[in-house]
Amino acid sequence: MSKYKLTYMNFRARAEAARMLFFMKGVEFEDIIIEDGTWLDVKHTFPLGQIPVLEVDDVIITQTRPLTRYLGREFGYYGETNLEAAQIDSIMDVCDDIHVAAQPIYKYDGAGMAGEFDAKKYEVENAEVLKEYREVIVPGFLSQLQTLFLMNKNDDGYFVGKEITIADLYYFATFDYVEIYKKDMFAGFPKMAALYKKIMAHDKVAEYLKKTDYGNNPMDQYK
Ligand SMILES: N[C@@H](CCC(=O)N[C@@H](CS)C(=O)NCC(=O)O)C(=O)O
Repeated sequence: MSKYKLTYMNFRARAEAARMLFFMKGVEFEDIIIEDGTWLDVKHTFPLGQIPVLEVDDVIITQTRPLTRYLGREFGYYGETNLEAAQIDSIMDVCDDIHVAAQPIYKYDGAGMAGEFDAKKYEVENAEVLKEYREVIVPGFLSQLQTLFLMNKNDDGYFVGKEITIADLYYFATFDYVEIYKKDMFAGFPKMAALYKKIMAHDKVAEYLKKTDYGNNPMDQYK
């Protein structure tokens, strides 16, 4: 059995699908949390100066989607066929576009991870960018995700197929983060809301959510 170490921060966002996969498969891993205010001291120790990072024995995997896909493939959550894996990839890539499009918002990371984040000041200073994110960017990507969901003709199932996959976990983790900025995130997208609820109600996911409370996200002040 390989030895796994996953490094990220004390909230869900990018590393969460990987953490969920370990839990769902019942595989032990070292969950390394970068504490608030310490990021700039350790940034240089990561190959790309970014997290999450997954170590599998002595191999380091950088970038969220590759490490999530690696675990999905290892643990059996990456579809039944190569074609399903490609459909899963499309969904994960749209979710990642949401993270990338929010990069002007994520600039809080540097300050937040260095322990200097002031949410109220941030909300005032970034009112325009936050408004665009809430009113244009999120609905635009939800519309893309809904198109993919409908194309898969799987209305009563998950994103792809009848079983939960990394597409669902990544979707959950992405929108859990979006929710920090946008309360009514599924307005106008009832099917996407229903899918989100279905994922959260999956027995292993529900069990996982009960036991995880990061409780220390500076952006919680928006909730
Ligand atoms: N493309 C990378 C982006 C990773 C990324 O931007 N991570 C953020 C945290 S969510 C980070 O490390 N920010 C700190 C920094 O860049 O100094 C991925 O998908 O993993």
